[in-house]
Amino acid sequence: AGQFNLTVSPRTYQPCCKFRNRFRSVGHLKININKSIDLDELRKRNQGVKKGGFWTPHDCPPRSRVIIIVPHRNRWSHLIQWLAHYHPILQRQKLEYRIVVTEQVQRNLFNKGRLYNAAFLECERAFDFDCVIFHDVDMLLENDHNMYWCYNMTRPRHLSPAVDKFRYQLPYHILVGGVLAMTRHMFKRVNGFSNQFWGWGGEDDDMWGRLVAVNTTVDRPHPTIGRYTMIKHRTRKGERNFMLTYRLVLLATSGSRWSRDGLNDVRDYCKLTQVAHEPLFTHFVFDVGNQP
Ligand code: BGN
Repeated sequence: AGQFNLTVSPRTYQPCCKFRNRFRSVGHLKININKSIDLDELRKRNQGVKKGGFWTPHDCPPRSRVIIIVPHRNRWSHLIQWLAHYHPILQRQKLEYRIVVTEQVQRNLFNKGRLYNAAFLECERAFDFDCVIFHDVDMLLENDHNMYWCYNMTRPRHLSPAVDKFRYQLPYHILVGGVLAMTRHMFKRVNGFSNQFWGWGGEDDDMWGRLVAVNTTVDRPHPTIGRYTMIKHRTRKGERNFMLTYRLVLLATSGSRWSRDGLNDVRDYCKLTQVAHEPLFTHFVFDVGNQP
């Protein structure tokens, strides 16, 4: 257990956690996407959650200390559904967690890599955690036995191999998009995400290249457990097609670029413009710079 610098090593959980969890996780969950959720009601239901979207179990040591980073843009309705869905699950899993929602000032193309990197660095400065989960805002977990933690120091876990949109099958072997968990140590080891992907898609495929470059890959839960419903929305064609060739070239060079492009140069592009400790999440807004 010595090599795991996690809060509680798998062998030393307090029985209370183990016991309680077994009885409180419910397995398969019903997903009601169409219900409109009232924000006040949501706050009332989550009164144990501290300002900034922080929660820690009070009856036993946390199984892991986790930051969940959720980037979004113009998707408040998705975000509210996300919060309503995940707060209870994470509490049942007996994790110490914080929800970090991150947005960009720019109204044009999305740069998810920069948002992830910049949010991670802000979290390192302000909070204590061992494990970070990069989470799409449109992904809702269908089975709460899928644990939101990192139990392997060097092997990240791709938590979302089975998504309804892909008929619950992994569309291709190197996919790590959707929901990805890795230790803080490992995220630094791969120098974070690339800062160079604009628009929809690719930054996750580049992450695979980084993991391979440092001699690791991912593991995944069984597809009966790693199941997700994706909230339906349209990807704007412009986002998908913008500089597609450029992104393909980037992907071909992941292996040689990763050590120069990522956490270590994100500060050249990104500036924090706003921080707010909302009742159910910490909110960061970044100026992510201009696209080429
Ligand atoms: C792929 C995307 C991924 C996305 C998956 C699943 C690209 C590469 C362009 C150069 N990759 O096609 O980012 O997670 O689909 O939706 O677009």
